[in-house]
Amino acid sequence: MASLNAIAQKLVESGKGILAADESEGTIAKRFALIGLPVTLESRRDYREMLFRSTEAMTNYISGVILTEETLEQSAADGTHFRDILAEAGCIPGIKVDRGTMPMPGSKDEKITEGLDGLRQRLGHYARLGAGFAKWRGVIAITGYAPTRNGIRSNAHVLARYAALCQEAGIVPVVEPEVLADGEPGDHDIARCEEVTGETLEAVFSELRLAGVDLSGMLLKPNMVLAGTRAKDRPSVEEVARRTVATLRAHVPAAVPGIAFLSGGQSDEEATAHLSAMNQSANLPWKLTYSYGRALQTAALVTWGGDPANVAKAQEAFTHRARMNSLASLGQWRPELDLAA
Ligand code: 5MM
Repeated sequence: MASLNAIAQKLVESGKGILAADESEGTIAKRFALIGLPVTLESRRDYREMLFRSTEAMTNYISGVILTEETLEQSAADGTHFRDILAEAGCIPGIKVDRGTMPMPGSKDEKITEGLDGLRQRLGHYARLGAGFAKWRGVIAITGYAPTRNGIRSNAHVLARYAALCQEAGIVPVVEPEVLADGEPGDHDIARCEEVTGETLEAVFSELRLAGVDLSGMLLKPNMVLAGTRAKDRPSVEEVARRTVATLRAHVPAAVPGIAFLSGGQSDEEATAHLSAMNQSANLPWKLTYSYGRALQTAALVTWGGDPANVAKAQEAFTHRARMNSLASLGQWRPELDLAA
């Protein structure tokens, strides 16, 4: 069995990043609503098959894919296991193991992620199916009231318990504490996001250490430091990159091999531009790459529209976005490359 560090290093291999394709049934329903497509087992399968069979993108730009339980066990329309399609492209299958969020007791506006019960047994099953890594998302909202210290600490604690269980099963934990940019009211400024992201990462690494998690065998999947989606002042690409890198340097130990960002509702091009600008910083102690859901998939989803006749065009759209983000992970993306396309 490959060591945790070896798997983590492969996931952040130069020029590659992670495809987050672990939309729960509720989230995929929201995405399909964009194209007016009913959500069925077959429509979810066909959509994901279109992505996973984008050979150029999957082989060259994607190191691993976060799957749902359904997809990890699922086959394409011709009966080939998705796991085999990913293996053919050299992609590591990953699995979302949290069970979603519930309201925090005694706290307005805050959520706590559930899913620890029975997780040890589930991880054993996923490991036997070949999952090399897992993902758990904790959500930190910024409102007039939130986050509270209890909200941050509780989410950090469950992330650490999840991460320790993953490592025990030989699975690399991807630790995702998401400070929301697109929550309600979403009008906070970038300085507030920086402050909350810093406090959150501090709590997360403190809990990871207490839980005995090997930092060299995990990845962090954080938000970028952004203004809320509805904030009036829009920071420049350079400011987002500068504040995000400074926050990470202050709170993320160098032992962590890589940081793979979520896109969190940014436009496709913003998510790429911010990542590229960050990768132009000198002496970064970790790899900085992508673990995007929407910012890798939206163009492909819209081009596909649920019509089998559009599969090749949708795969081209996906490959383009994956290539742009691959360049960004090397600090080599330029706006002209997107304009040209
Ligand atoms: C793909 O979306 C993931 C699953 O969300 P739900 O369980 O709520 O459906 C999500 O966790 C995702 O992996 C990350 O947040 C990154 O997605 P974005 O779209 O923010 O890059």
